[in-house]
Amino acid sequence: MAKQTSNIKHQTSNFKQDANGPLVGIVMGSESDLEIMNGAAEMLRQFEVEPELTIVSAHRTPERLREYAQKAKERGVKVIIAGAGGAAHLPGMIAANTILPVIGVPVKSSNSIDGWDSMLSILQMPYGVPVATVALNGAKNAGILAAQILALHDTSIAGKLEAFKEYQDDIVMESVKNVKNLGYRNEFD
Ligand code: RP5
Repeated sequence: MAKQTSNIKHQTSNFKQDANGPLVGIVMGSESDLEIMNGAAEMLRQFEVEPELTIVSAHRTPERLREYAQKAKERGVKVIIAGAGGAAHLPGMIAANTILPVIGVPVKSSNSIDGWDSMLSILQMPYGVPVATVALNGAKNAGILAAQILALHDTSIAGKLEAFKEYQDDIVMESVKNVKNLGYRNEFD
């Protein structure tokens, strides 16, 4: 069987690994999720957090899932980002096996019915086992949210998040100027 490979350019980061191991664990159900889930890793690197990233399949490797979730906290991981498509049980089952916060990323995969299946599987968790679900394919937001959680106890990450907010403001204000220059009426600015 042909092995799936991804065309993603894998950045090697200059960021020094935390001596105590990665603070964020990114897991996904299949290598086919990597194109989307790489967005979470890229985002975290912007805040100088180097996450670990691997494949953990709820259905194909249930024992690996259990071990990953159960060992994450003692390995120093603070937040887990889990992404999957289709019948996406990975984020929920990770959350079932750890007290760490879990951010779920519904992936619109090749076996997905327009993404609704993975979205609802991840979103509709029962009472007692929360998964913070981001938008369909919203891995970048998952990365930002993980950084925000870490920033509660890390002033350096908090500073980078503040700068990121300002940058977004600058980008929008640039657009405001562009649209105004096109001749549209704007008496607000
Ligand atoms: C899910 O099924 C994976 O997370 C992936 O999104 C989807 C398809 O997996 P592959 O058949 O591409 O490995 O479990």
